[in-house]
Amino acid sequence: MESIPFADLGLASARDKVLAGERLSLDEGLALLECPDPHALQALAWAARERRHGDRAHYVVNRHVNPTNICVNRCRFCAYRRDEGQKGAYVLTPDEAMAKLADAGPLDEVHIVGGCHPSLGLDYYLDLARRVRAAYPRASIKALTAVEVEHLARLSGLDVPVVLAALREAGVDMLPGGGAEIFADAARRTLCPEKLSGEGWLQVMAQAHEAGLRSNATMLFGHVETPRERLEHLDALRRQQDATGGFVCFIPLPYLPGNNPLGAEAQGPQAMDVLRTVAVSRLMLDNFPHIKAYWVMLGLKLAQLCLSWGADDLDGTVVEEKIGHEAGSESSQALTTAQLEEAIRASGFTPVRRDGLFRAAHDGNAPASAGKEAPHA
Ligand code: V47
Ligand code: SF4
Repeated sequence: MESIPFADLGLASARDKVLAGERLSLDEGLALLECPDPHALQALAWAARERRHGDRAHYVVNRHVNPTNICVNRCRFCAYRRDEGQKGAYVLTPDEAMAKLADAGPLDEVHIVGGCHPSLGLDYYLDLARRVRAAYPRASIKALTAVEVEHLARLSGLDVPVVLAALREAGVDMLPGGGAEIFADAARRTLCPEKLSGEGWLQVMAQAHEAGLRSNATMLFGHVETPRERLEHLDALRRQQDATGGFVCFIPLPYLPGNNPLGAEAQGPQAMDVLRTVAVSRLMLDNFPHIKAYWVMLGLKLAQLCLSWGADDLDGTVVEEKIGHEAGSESSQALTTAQLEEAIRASGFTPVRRDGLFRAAHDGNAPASAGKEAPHA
């Protein structure tokens, strides 16, 4: 740290604030994102990461279930969605959805996300959550983005808090962070004009936190947004977290340009831009416990590097992933526990297995049929 010329870079005050655990302003975050010396940024992100997590890096034994790819929205970056009746469109029956979890062994987390189907109602999702809860009493159920929750509320003629309470009652612990994209109205008009607004997304998350659910948050970057819009997104999340405190983890998602209407209008971020964005996320989101380097979208090697730029989590074993792979992700579909642990060790960190809420996890999270009961550590 001593060898880095923070004063010459105009970053002396940012350095002092980070080392004192004080909050950075939006402009300081922007200066760091664009800092000509990336070593300065990495050193600060490393300090902030180490203060919170030491040499620990997390992973989760999980499965994804994507109930349907039929969606009334038409986000231009999305390669996953289909119209009803279009080739490749599907809706999983509850049995098919449960079959995605068959033979999984102990699971720490079940991640359930899909499209905003024009008629698939709340009862389908409540039934699915109850079945997952019965089969995996100890797994965290992370289900339905804020966008899907608001869509289901409108579809069923219910208020959002009523839908959230029903999901919680059915066993859902938390909402995944998808649908946030980039909050800026102008970028959203280009990218996803039909989708819930940024303000609406934040409001549903506030209601989820008030209902006792936790949630993650994402930012899709490297498309049409400006650097300042990235910082505004982080600042809005930080203010929301100050108010309701329910966010667990932030996931910066690099835009993948394959097989979608936006396509080559945007290339996706360069590797260094990803590292800078992860570092600034760690530094700006001083009230977020965790920053995830999602290996599925990043590729494992870049995700490993992110652990030295502020991230403390790689996500999970996954097994079947559609959203990133349909958009051209070249990473594998699954990693084993041993591969995740090895990836973390090879990056210089100590692996820690966690559940969706980042509680310590272990093989006691067995399916109900295995008849084992062991509490979270
Ligand atoms: O909201 C869609 C993104 C998100 C593309 O909460 C794309 O733990 C890149 O949010 N290139 C859904 N990204 C996935 C998501 C998620 C994934 C894993 C863990 C968690 C969590 C959340 O995927 C969407 C959108 O931002 N996405 N298309 C694309 N072409
Ligand atoms: Fe639908 Fe989600 Fe794809 Fe947007 S990103 S079109 S809401 S499935």
